[in-house]
Amino acid sequence: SQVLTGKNIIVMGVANDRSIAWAIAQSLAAQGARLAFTYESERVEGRVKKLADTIPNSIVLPCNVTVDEDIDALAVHLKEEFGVLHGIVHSIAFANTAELEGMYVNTSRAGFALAHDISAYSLAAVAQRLYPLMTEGGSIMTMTYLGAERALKNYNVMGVAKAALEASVRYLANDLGQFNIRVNAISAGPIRTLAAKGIADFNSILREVEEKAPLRRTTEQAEVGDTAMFLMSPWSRGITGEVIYVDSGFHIVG
Ligand code: 0WD
Repeated sequence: SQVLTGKNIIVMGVANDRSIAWAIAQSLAAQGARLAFTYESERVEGRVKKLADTIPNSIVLPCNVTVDEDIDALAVHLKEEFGVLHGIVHSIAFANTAELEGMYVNTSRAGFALAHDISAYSLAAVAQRLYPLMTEGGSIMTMTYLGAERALKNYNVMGVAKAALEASVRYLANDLGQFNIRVNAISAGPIRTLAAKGIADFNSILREVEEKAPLRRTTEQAEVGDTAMFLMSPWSRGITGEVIYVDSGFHIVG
């Protein structure tokens, strides 16, 4: 039997078939969830629709998370299509590539604001408008990285934004627990995706994981997908406000 049969889940942040959000969608669909995908702009619309076509019963809606009206419209459309919402997968981040190398001390005011708006505030903006649809309880999850707690080379302003995102997870969890809505994050090891392309010298980061992580291998999208599936399911019903590492154990070694 399938653990997510009858559950309606929105998946935000599919850009292409390497996106972590896409692997999460596969794991959720395999357990019977009904999915709604969102796309940021026309730039990715075609790709997302083509991917969504391979998942029966799924729908696709536009939503640029920097635009409040987009998120308002998303809430209206989801209510029409789904009625009740059970899960939110937030797998979205952005920073200017110029600020993902060199010294963090050079971060611009505009670059700092942009990274925090898209990568951290958007979780609260989406949760704010969609939690009222979670009338049967629910699960919200986002994606974070070790750079939130350690000063990692080149991660810079994105690390600061991820720290804000992780704190946001705890505050949202505390707010929404009374409605039986859980909020958690997955801290994934480095994975070669479109977003990773923006980070300077990503290859050496992957090599370090292969050498030092307890499992001696890098993280695969599907490993994150299956943990996300667990977080969306009742199997994780006692877990909220938490950051779960799916990183071959890298963060525990010195
Ligand atoms: O190593 C990695 N790849 C890790 C990624 C390790 C740990 C965490 N993460 C995080 C990322 O920071 C992000 O939060 O996982 C999440 C998903 O990232 P991804 O799957 O690695 O990257 P990608 O496939 O590029 O998906 C991120 C997407 C954007 O893609 P592009 O590359 O086109 O910017 O986030 C979406 C967009 O689809 N996105 C937006 N969606 C709505 N509104 C916006 C926006 N304004 N901006 C970006």
